[in-house]
Amino acid sequence: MSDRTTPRLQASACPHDCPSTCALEVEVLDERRIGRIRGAADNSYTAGVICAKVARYAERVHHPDRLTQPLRRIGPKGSGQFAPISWDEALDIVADQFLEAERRHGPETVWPYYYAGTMGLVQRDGINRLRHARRWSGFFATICTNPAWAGWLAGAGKLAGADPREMAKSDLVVIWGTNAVSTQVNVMTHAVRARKERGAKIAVVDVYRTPTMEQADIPLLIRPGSDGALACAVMHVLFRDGLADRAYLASHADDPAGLEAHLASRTPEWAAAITGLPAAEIEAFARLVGRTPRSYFRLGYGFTRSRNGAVNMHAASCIPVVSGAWRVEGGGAFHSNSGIYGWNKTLIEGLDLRDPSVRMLDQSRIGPILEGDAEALAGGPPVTALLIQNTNPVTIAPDQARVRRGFARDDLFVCVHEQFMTETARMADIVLPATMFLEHDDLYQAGGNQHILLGPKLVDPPGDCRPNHAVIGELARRLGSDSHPGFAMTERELIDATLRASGHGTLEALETQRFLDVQPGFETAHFVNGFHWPDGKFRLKPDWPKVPYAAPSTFGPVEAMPTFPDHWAVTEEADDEHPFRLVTAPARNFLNSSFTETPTSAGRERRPSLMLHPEDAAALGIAEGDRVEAANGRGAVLLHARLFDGVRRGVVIAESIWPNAAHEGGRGINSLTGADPVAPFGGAAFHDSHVRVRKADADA
Ligand SMILES: Nc1nc2c(c(=O)[nH]1)N[C@H]1C(S)=C(S)[C@@H](COP(=O)(O)OP(=O)(O)OC[C@H]3O[C@@H](n4cnc5c(=O)[nH]c(N)nc54)[C@H](O)[C@@H]3O)O[C@H]1N2
Ligand SMILES: Nc1nc2c(c(=O)[nH]1)N[C@H]1C(S)=C(S)[C@@H](COP(=O)(O)OP(=O)(O)OC[C@H]3O[C@@H](n4cnc5c(=O)[nH]c(N)nc54)[C@H](O)[C@@H]3O)O[C@H]1N2
Ligand code: SF4
Ligand SMILES: [Mo]
Repeated sequence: MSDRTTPRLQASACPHDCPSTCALEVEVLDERRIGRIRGAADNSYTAGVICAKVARYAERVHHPDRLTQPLRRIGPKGSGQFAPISWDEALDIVADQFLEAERRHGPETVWPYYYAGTMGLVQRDGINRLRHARRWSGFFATICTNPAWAGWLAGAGKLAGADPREMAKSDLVVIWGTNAVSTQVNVMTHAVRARKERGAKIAVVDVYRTPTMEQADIPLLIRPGSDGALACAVMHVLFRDGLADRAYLASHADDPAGLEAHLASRTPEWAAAITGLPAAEIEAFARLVGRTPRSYFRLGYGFTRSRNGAVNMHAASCIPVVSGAWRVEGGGAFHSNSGIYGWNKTLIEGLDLRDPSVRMLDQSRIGPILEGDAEALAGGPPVTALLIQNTNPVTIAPDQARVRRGFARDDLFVCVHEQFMTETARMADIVLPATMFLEHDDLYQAGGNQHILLGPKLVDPPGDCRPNHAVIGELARRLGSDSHPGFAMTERELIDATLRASGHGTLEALETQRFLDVQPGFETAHFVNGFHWPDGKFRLKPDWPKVPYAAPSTFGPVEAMPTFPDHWAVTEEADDEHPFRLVTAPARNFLNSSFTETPTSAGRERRPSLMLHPEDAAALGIAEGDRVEAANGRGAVLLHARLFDGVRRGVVIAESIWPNAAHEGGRGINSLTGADPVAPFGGAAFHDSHVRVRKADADA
């Protein structure tokens, strides 16, 4: 029997798509209910701190609007008219529809579409086992990480870097293109520790005065898409003023002389014109970097969501190579540790069934794909059936007008497995109710730190919710494709086998320890004996098409990418018709479109807003709170004006991602963003759109 006054504290891991992957302590009140969630104090990265939205997770897990039973559409698509049916009926319909679609167009007509709504390796990636077993179209995940990862890999060759906890031992922490206070709060824990304990300075590079920049000693407010120019000018000063570490460059980089010559014309004045940052500020920052051996560059995702994002990531990652900051503890750079885990996911993903000749479709181009764009379909059949888990493309994918037209197609069968009636679920033919992380077992790895964590089932789900793993197994059985051993195993068996096959111990050991710290030692993490290339040399001059990225092909204008770090002018620039640049940065109280359903998060974000500079607003006759329209060739969106002097003129910010329906007129912010792929391996340029802005008519 549970005791109401003393809840049991149980260990878990945050499943959300956030680099922090916090180790959690959950108050379990009884078999069905939880209380507060806190950060585990004894996890050296989480260090007892988590974000407010997960601390109040009881609001989400016990939300009255959770889906609790399978539903079948009974009205027109998108009408929201559904009737409850049994699991057996629902799964039979889905299996029949997939078989029928396969008979008509071949297996590639079915597209499993999933993302990181849960980051659990079993529940997120298990869908691939069914995909491989059926030879359905492959899902090339591009929406989030590709420009950033490609840019990092271009130089270092491996997705790993200086221990993120080392920030606390740094004398200058450079937080570049991530709004860590809002999107990965633990970065601040370690950065602020350096300031408190060592008097370290914190520099923040962003395009608006975020809560993170408010905490900075050195705010560097630049124009969107201009990070390459800033990085080049910093390195120009390092070479010019004798602050480059020539010995380190000689032993650890491919072409320092070539870079130095190339940078000769990339002066602070040159960069000032591109970034909007005064040359004196660039000089001062560069000299500080040059004189501070323990400079730690924490490079985020945000600044890579531009058409030149991979180039900008690479450019920023070159700075600590030129300054030699990699040499010392508390120096160097970090973007992601996704390359350190060495998982063997054969059982989870059915990789032994994989046929590389099956086509891969680009996640970000779901709009063009569903509209039948031949190039986006990679020359194959139309997509006529979708199986969707852990993602909400009818809100979050770029070029929403096309996405929504695609989902409205009458010849498209859609099954969505969800926790809530999202805008994607609303477009489905069959909706299946999904468990939340506290209701199923899973295994997690942290991108922004170095832990493997267990998230065990702690409470029973409401109603008839089922985990992803169960749904995939049931469908496999109905489709006659369940011979792979992964289908018959429980989540716990898959976790244990995967840990063992990957050299990370056993489930039993992880259960006792709750999380494993697998941080490589200093020599490895700092690439002391060379970066991850045969010759050990960091690539200042990358061979972009050959960057080691598991992509089906290159994407975007790869041939036009600059040879050395540079300002690559391929962003969607402002013009006479579209004088503003729009950035759609994450909102603090949401996680992508998740938490838009919880009362506290939605209440704190209030309503979809457009932040614009008071002088721009005055020139347009716009006052605080006015209804404004932002528009470009892809669409038009209504929001409310918020005057804000923490942006450069000509830049507007819409913190995201509200549902389309939260906007008057029903068109959300991704109506304005483009789905054209970012070079060299795809991705969506969410923070790189030009728009015109006007006061909306009172009666519009
Ligand atoms: N609260 C909250 N947390 C989240 C999320 C969320 O939606 N809300 N999303 C989660 C996900 S999926 C991810 S991938 C991570 C992403 O987390 P981050 O790495 O923080 O990346 P973004 O959140 O995309 O953008 C962060 C910052 O980049 C800035 N930015 C945009 N363009 C530029 C530019 O050209 N140059 C520079 N220097 N800065 C620019 C934005 O203004 C924003 O402040 O966060 C996760 N955490
Ligand atoms: N304008 C703009 N658009 C963006 C971004 C931006 O910065 N600006 N950021 C982009 C980025 S970085 C990302 S990663 C994407 C993310 O976009 P999404 O992947 O769509 O992320 P969420 O919106 O959080 O949606 C995840 C969904 O998964 C569901 N879910 C969670 N756990 C489970 C589970 O165990 N089983 C099942 N079946 N469902 C589950 C949740 O209920 C939720 O509806 O958005 C992108 N879109
Ligand atoms: S900071 Fe990120 S990982 Fe930590 S609890 Fe919040 S959403 Fe989860
Ligand atoms: Mo993301």
